[in-house]
Amino acid sequence: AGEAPAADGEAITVGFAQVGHESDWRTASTNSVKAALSSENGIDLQFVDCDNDSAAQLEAVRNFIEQDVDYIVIDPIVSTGWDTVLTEADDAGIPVIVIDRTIDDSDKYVSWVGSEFTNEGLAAGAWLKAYAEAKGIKELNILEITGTTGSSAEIGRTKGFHQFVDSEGWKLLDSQTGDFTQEGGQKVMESYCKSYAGKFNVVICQNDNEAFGAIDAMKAAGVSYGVDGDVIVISFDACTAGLQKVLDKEINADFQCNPLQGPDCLKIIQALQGGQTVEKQTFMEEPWFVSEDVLKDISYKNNSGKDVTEPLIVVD
Ligand code: GYE
Repeated sequence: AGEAPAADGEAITVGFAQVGHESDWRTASTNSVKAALSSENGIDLQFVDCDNDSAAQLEAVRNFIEQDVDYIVIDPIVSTGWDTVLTEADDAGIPVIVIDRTIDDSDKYVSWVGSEFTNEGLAAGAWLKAYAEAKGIKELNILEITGTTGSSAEIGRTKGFHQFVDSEGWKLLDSQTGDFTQEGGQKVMESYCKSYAGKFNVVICQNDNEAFGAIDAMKAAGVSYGVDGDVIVISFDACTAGLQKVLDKEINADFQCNPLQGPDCLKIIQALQGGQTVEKQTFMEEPWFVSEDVLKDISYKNNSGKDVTEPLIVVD
């Protein structure tokens, strides 16, 4: 390391420490990165699935440093605990690119590309407020199923949505993690259906797979949900199966998180190869999908200071 990578015309070596394989979103992310960082594009990719184990992810990054790869790509499971290993990569002269989730305790990476999670949470809150007003729903009693604790996706979506919970005085009955998995969502919802039987009218799941599990649990418990039911279902990701559930009116609103970061990642590597400077942050574009047109537009600033005024996409 230190010298220009792959100056001899050999493939550029890239190590990618992926979060795991917990969700449809994750599968799309893995496929996108593998397709872009491919041999056709002159890249020799080493892919490590860290199975949602933070220690294993640090270990994977240290292995990449030891192997002296040309670039390291990290999708950080959690947002803290990174400074030491990123300093090691920096000392070894290996540029680190962060995708999707963010890192809070270190800026020793060259570039990040991903989503504004707080913005997604705010969008969900703004939508719920407008929806309740349009439907004349006076009281919102909310159950929340969060994602992996300590991941920036969980932190941001919670923070954004809770701003509305606080300012609107909504009742948040409970909040538990479903670890971004279908099984996790189902287990949490099974216990919610027992503890809060007849007492809730909103469930917000921090990804589609959790929503699928929660829906199965509500079905089993005889709880009616979705556009024609008693419980409003909110989700994030808008993966294909999630959008199908919006079309089927089982999920009321799904806030997209774009997982296709491979092409941006490739662009960053190519720019660095060409000796160009790269943006420290790149935000993905993402619309929101709802099953009923009760809200024409919402407008506020996201954390990057950008005005967000895109209308929601109504899929029915
Ligand atoms: O929402 C979830 C996945 O980090 C944004 O991780 C990503 C999240 C996504 O498991 O489905």
